Amino acid sequence: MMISKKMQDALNSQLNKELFSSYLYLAMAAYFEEENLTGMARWMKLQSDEEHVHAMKFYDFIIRVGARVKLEKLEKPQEKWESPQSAFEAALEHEKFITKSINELLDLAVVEKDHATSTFLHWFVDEQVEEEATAAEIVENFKLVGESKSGLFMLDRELGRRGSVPQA
Ligand code: OFO
Repeated sequence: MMISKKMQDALNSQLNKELFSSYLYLAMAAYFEEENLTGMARWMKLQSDEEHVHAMKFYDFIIRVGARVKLEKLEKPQEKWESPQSAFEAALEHEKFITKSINELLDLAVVEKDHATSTFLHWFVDEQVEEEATAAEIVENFKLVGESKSGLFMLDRELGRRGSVPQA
């Protein structure tokens, strides 16, 4: 294989994290369904799909470089959040964690002079900037809405307009 054993393990671990992201956002979607916030539920379901696309990019890359995909157990995601706002705050925190993880992977690729993996990871570096900015913007919108029921209703409608996820 073109990559080291250490890199293979790190890429498989990131594959697991992306699958967990998909699982976590699906749990958030189900929470929003329960709260009758169908626009937010739709947004989260699409986010879950997008994470699955991210996971598959790792899957395909691992195979392309002649390494072995190893699927591990998925952590059980949280089921409930204190409020819709806190679910989106948790999503933002999760994205920061994923950004850190992508950066560490890239650090490893640089140390190993693994140019193929470095180049592959650059797409994710850009993507994480987007992911964090989007989640941060939604959290800011919640802050503007505050306790207003009609504001929450409008935000739900707005988030429900999200377009579907382009496939990789
Ligand atoms: Fe895969 O970007 Fe979010 O987690």
